[in-house]
Amino acid sequence: MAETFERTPETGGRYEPLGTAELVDHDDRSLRLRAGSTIVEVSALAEDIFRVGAFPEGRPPRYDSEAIAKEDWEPVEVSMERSDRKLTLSTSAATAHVSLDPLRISFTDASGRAFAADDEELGMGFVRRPDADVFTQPLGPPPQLYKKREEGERYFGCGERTSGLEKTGSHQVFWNVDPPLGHTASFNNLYTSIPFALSMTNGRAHGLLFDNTGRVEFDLALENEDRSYYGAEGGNLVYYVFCGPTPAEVLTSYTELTGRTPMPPLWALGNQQCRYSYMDEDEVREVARGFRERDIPCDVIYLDIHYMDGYRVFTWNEERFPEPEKLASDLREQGFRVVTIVDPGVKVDENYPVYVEGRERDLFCKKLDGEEYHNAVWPGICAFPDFTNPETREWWGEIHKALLDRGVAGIWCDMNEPSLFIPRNSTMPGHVVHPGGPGGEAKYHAQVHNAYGSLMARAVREGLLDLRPDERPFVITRAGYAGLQRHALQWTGDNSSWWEHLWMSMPQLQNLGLCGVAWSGVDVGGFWGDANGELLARFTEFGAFQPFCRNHTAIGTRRQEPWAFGEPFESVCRKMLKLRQRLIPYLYSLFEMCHRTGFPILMPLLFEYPEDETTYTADDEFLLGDALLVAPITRPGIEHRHVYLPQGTWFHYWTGERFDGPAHILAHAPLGEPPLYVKANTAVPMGPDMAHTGERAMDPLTFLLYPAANASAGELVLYEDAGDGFGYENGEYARRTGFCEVLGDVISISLSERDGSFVPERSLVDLELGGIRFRPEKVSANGAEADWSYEEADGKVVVRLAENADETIVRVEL
Ligand code: MIG
Repeated sequence: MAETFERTPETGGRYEPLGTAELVDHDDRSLRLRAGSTIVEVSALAEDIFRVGAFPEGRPPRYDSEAIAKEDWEPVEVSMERSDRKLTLSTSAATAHVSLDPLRISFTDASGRAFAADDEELGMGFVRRPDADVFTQPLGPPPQLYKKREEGERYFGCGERTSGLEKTGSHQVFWNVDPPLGHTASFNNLYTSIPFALSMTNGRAHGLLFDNTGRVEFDLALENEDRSYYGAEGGNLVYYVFCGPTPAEVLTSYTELTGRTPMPPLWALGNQQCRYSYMDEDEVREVARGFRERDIPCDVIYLDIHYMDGYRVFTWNEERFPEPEKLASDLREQGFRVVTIVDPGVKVDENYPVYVEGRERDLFCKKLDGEEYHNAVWPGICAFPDFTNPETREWWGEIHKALLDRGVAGIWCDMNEPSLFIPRNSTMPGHVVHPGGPGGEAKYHAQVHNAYGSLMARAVREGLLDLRPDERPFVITRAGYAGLQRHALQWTGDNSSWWEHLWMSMPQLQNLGLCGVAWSGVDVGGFWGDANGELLARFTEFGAFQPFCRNHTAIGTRRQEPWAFGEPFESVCRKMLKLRQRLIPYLYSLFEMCHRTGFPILMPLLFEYPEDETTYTADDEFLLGDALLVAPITRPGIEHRHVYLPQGTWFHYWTGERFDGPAHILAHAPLGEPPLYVKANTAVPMGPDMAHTGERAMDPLTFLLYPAANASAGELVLYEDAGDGFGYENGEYARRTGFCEVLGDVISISLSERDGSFVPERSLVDLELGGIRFRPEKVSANGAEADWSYEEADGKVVVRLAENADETIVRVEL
């Protein structure tokens, strides 16, 4: 590779939009054009997914990228039209319009809506440097793309951002970093980078993924309110347009391209506990005992870096953890899984087999002179695996056998931006080389930086799948790139025990959910700094509703286990974590939907109510599936807050009070009763109380429902399977759907036949109907008198049904 290196496009050069183009070629789905020495391809990958690529200086078109999960696309019905200075490429859903002089690309859908149109003046192109030598530098000329902002277009997405949901009028940087201690809402880029923007224009959505694993920047109508900008430091110009017109359709297409969240093992939905670090075996056992003695649900305990011998990955500190296998199996008997942290840095140590093997097999990153690249992290001077090399990934995956054989159930990938100590919170210089391995292609770090974390997580997931083919891998990552959801869940790194961070968690997780990363969570209670009882209690009131619920805190901070601050906080944490435990059937059904569709689990209101622009900034509340709306308290000392309830009828979970949206209300939320609303006629499947997942069968399974007249009918969805393994791919699942509707004085609830061959271990199903003010006249199931009761004080009717595979119709006559 070239010895010189120049990576600052700011140091000169001039942007040159592509000029006149001509058609060179076409095939069943693509047009190939040439503009000067640049080849441009426009392709319809699917009815509603278009791809544009521009390859300067005779470079061959290529689209392989860590973002992309799907490369072989089914044939799509495409028609092409050609006139003098214009070409079109149409599917049944949308049309790409290509004007040739100059080359500009825009889109319309079947309804005539225009979107993602090139800015007429600036279009797309590359920054040309006056100095030809600089122009032929390794990163190549920086690609830039300018799109017109449609009237009323507003921007969302952009991945892991803490500063609110809406991104209109902002500049976004995509460059993975480990931010210095105590990051605030003004920090732009954090640990993961997803260069994907979701646009909403008058209630209709489209998406744009700018696929480049180097440093990327977006300007979303900040510099110029009439356009948006997408650019990188070098590399190809490749982008994808997702036509919508709903956010749900955009997400489904986006995750068809970049991959979907795998089904998690059921236990991963349970509550989890961490600290940096539980220092030895005794401390771990004591924490485990703490949960069971205090009757607070917990499924997982983490071992942070102190379990290792001198922080050497894949080793154990034998003084602190003399019998890891016994520890894991004893904990397992009490219903806990153990997850261990693994960092990418491998200590340079001639007596350490992991290092010696990696060096001998030539699997580490290099300097330009061919020597290993070294920097310091926890173990001292380290080498860093070149995860772009498939051989490295395979090797890394295999080493995890040592951990699994000791009973470790999942792997937590940290520091994989990568984060380095010299200087503190830095990363590899851009000219570090990823040799890419035999047959591979060497890349500079600047070209692959944002993919490093995803590639590490991928190595782990693929390794765990090889080692335990019948188990669903549990992998957590801090860093990643678009598509990271296929490999791991994302936790959002080092937040702080501040009220501000509790607030920031909400937009942050909603932003991730709009970018395909549905399985996510922040450290409950906050990582840096000392929590206090009220903050932990309120944080848990929020955290219990996260797709990933883990309490974690830094070294040297106050204890932060749910009981750490005594009463009344311990009871609040218990109550919330018990509620989460009971919600697992609902959460699991949402995970299955996410796995199939790419929909977020914790989602912004705009995802369900895209036509209601009030939802676009309502980012201090969120939906958990379509049945629950959560509006956490994020300030100390208050018991009231404003809540926006969108269209529909909502019932307050704690009091059963009815509200008809759209409405702005003032919620009363004393400690232990966070504002939580259940959508009318929409069922929430819940399990019985349990100390941990799998403690007992989900028997009875309860459908919590608030039937309401003068409200739209709602749905009932329950998905179950073995909770691990891959039998569900062969039909070993149980799915029930249904609906609830109230007409006049009659509530009708249907429960479909059980679909799939999995038979849940259970005998009873309860329908718990809330908000019923008078004792019903009659309750029947499939025409016969049902087994039912009425609790007047709570306004609840409970209808008890036998679990079976048959369709059931329940009628409640009021
Ligand atoms: O520099 O492993 O974000 O969760 O506890 C700190 C120690 C390194 C950062 C992670 C944090 C973890 C900590 N790690």
